[in-house]
Amino acid sequence: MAEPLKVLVTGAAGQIAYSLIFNIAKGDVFGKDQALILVLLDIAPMMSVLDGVVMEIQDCAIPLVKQVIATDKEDVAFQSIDVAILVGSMPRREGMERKDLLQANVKIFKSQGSALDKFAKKTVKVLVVGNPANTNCLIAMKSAPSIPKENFFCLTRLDHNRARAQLALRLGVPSNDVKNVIIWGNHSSTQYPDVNHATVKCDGKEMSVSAAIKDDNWLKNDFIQIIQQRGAAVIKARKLSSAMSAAKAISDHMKDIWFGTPEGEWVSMGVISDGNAYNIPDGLIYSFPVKIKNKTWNIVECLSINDFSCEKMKTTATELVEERDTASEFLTSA
Ligand code: NAX
Repeated sequence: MAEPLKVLVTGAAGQIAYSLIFNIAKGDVFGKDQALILVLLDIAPMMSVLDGVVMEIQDCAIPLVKQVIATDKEDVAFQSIDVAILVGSMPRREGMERKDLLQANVKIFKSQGSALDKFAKKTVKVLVVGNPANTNCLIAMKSAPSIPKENFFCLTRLDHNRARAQLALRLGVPSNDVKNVIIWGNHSSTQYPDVNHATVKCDGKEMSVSAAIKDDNWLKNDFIQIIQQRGAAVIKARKLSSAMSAAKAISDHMKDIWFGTPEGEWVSMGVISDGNAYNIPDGLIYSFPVKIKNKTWNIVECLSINDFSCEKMKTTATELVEERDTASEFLTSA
């Protein structure tokens, strides 16, 4: 069996982590032969809850899990880790301004970025889930200058999976027959779910999604809104935010980093923009279509972009520029 992989999950006493840790522990993410050391970080008041999570991991009796480290100390949590899945963040409370939320999260992700810089392996792969995910990821990346920028990701796979699933439901096909949707931009309600390059297998024949759906009006309006508002719809129904589907999306994202994307397919991931691809401003963590091989991602370039898409991609980029600028002010004062 391979050397144990040291995997950190933050927000480990929370609801996403509760599903995620199980997925990781049973080998769904890093493989059925990959031994694991699970490191669980949460804040001090949650330590007794975390004790319960540790007991349950033990009770699962999963042989891949060689050790579980539960802590509220960043210097312990980030020590020599191979993977960091940063789920914990400051939640938005009633009456809280967006700016206050950003400020609280800049503090958390600056501190965790510095801990990555000091204690993690330089090869560490970092996935930021806690919202505002793109900007939190940017702050962590900026606070960890010794780790390659390419090692930082934010989660937009849940949006990607939602898009795939909605198209599959509409067409009455399995979701894995829908390929190459794209989520552009921010993991927020300005994100742009794009189906212009997506394909679907219908009656054994591969065709474009728009030819299969035959309803451009639905694709340009209802579909986009359903995906942009899906998180809010889940909260309204469940009185809690998406957790099972978020954990599945995190698992899909990390598995693709580890084992690569299937031939001929891409997935959506928030990665650093160098200013070249699709005229997205340099230095944003922006969701692009990416392909992965040997744990290295590349943006799928040269896809044709129509005027409708171009506008939507700009809108979400503008929101990210504003978030970045506000967060940067807080970064210097945090
Ligand atoms: P929960 O409130 O259930 O859990 C969050 C946990 O994080 C809590 O146990 C809390 O004590 C802990 N925490 C807070 N500050 C911390 C810190 N500085 N260090 C370590 N732990 C800390 O939230 P949950 O439903 O698990 O959601 C977690 C985050 O994921 C939220 O920010 C949420 O908005 C975000 N999401 C992001 C998604 C994405 O696609 N990017 C989708 C799902 C989810 O909405």
